[in-house]
Amino acid sequence: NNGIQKPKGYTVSYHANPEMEQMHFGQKHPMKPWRLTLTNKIVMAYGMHEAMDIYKPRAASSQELKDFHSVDYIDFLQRVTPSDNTWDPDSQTYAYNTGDDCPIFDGLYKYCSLYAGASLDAARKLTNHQSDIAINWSGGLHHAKKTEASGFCYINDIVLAILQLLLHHPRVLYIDIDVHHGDGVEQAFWSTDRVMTLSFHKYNRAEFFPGTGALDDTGPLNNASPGAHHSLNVPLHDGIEDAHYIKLFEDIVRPCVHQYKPTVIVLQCGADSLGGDRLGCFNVNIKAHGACVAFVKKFDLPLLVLGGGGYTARNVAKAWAYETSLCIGAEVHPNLPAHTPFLEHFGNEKTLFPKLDLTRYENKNSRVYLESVVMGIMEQLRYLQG
Ligand code: V1S
Ligand code: CA
Ligand code: ZN
Repeated sequence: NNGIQKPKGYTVSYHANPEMEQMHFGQKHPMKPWRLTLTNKIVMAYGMHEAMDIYKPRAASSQELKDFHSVDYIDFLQRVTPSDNTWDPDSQTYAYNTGDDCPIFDGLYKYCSLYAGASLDAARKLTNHQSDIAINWSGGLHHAKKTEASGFCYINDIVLAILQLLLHHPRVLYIDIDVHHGDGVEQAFWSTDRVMTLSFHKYNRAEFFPGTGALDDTGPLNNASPGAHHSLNVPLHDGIEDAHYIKLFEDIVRPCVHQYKPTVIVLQCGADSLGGDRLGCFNVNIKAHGACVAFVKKFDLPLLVLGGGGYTARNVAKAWAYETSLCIGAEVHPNLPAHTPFLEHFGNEKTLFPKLDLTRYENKNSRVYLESVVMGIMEQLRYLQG
């Protein structure tokens, strides 16, 4: 098994259902569920499955999906077929925001209920103390709203998982390193102090999806609302690089944990924040992305690790496989094992840490700007002391 051993003193569970990986959003669509196959193949090739409890999750029931989503929206998802894709502005397809970003494809409902079921199973492993870290790379679909699809997300598995955690935990910290703002999760828990949401993202209101997540969007403006100051946003410009990203992440996450005192953490690891991503615009390498996971793990709290975006599949798979190794605390050889399936897919870069294309975006985040962002977050945290 390549010498990979079970972690000492804690348990990691890995939730993956191969049925999802065959799904297709359409030829031109950037979301490729196949990246999950590639991830799982690398994880297995290293023998990491020997160090974790592996589960093939069930599909969530429609009742479970309705714990967050509206009954009519779930009924719609259950019923629609690709022939309902239409340009008719009066149609339900329009009402529920399906279309180019969120197409109706064959097996859509199955796909949604599988990734949601995986996140629910993972959350339940944490609450019944069977796992200390639970991983679902197929989840992390942070844009879905109560009554509509958005940004490649149909069901918000993160909200469902957090609702599950809240049955047993007083405070949940949600951290989101996808290059996009975690708007759906923020909105769902906007007015409660039992969930703190913290998203790092590229922010440009007019030009970058979804256009929300400014530094001063911190919860309801009415200080009497429990949710005030419990939504935190770290808006960034193009091209942020490793050292700055890691320092920013640590300088913000550390005080969040110390002030808010969560009893469980949910970490969305969207890999579109990597350099060279088809949709992203940061210059973060795989080691630096992983450093965020390693940092969060060090708090030694129950941890739910989720996927999210990530559109250059070969890099997504390497990042998530590497982050799996960090979760189990295993040192893995940087070269992909020679027997890794689809090895040819990685071209000349048969290493976990390829040279990413960092030439497309110049770093527009000055040191002064980043310092001002940290100050802005600290200002919000001061309100928590009561
Ligand atoms: N950026 C971007 C982008 N690209 C696409 C797209 C491209 C080709 C297709 F065939 C279909 C869609 N859509 C977008 C964004 C949505 C990004 C979602 C990120 C999701 C996540 O990583 O955070 C989590 C999984 N949509 C838009 O920018 C909206 C439009 C404004 C432009 C694109 N058209 C297709 C719809 C309207
Ligand atoms: Ca984010
Ligand atoms: Zn994203």
